[in-house]
Amino acid sequence: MERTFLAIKPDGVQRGLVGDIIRRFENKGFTLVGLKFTKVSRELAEQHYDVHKERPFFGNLVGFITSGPVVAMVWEGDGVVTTARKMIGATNPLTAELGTIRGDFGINIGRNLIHGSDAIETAQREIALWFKDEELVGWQPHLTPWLHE
Ligand code: D4T
Repeated sequence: MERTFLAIKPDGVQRGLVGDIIRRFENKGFTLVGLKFTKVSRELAEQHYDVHKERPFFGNLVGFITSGPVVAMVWEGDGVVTTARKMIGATNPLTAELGTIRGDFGINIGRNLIHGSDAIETAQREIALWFKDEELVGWQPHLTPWLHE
């Protein structure tokens, strides 16, 4: 079953949006299989954003993600990588569509509330970076027959 990695960033936590954001993925029908409330180390932040290490905003990005607690999550379901990205919206909240998390709650690219893996391979890498195998719980929700024919 396909899985993705999502992280509610320090701005989402500080603004009290954790419940609303999690509810969107629950309501959509995806299954939560991992959840961690954590303060990110500089080492983990630099590994997570390794792809951006040459970009001018890298320092700010690492500084921001390590500035307060984040909610790290793994969600499971058919097509969850692509659909979670659609639910999150464009990188810049000002141009993100209304109805998406960033479009509904944000106004600044450096405060865009939530991270979501951009591809299946990225999700696998990020899940392994943030979670140990034993921290992930595979389970079958009772709702399954009402979500899948
Ligand atoms: P993440 O990785 O946080 O889910 O965001 P995106 O996948 O939507 O966007 P990204 O990887 O291009 O950017 C990562 C992160 O860097 C911040 N950022 C980005 C920034 O502060 N200034 C910028 O110019 C860009 C492009 C926002 C998200």
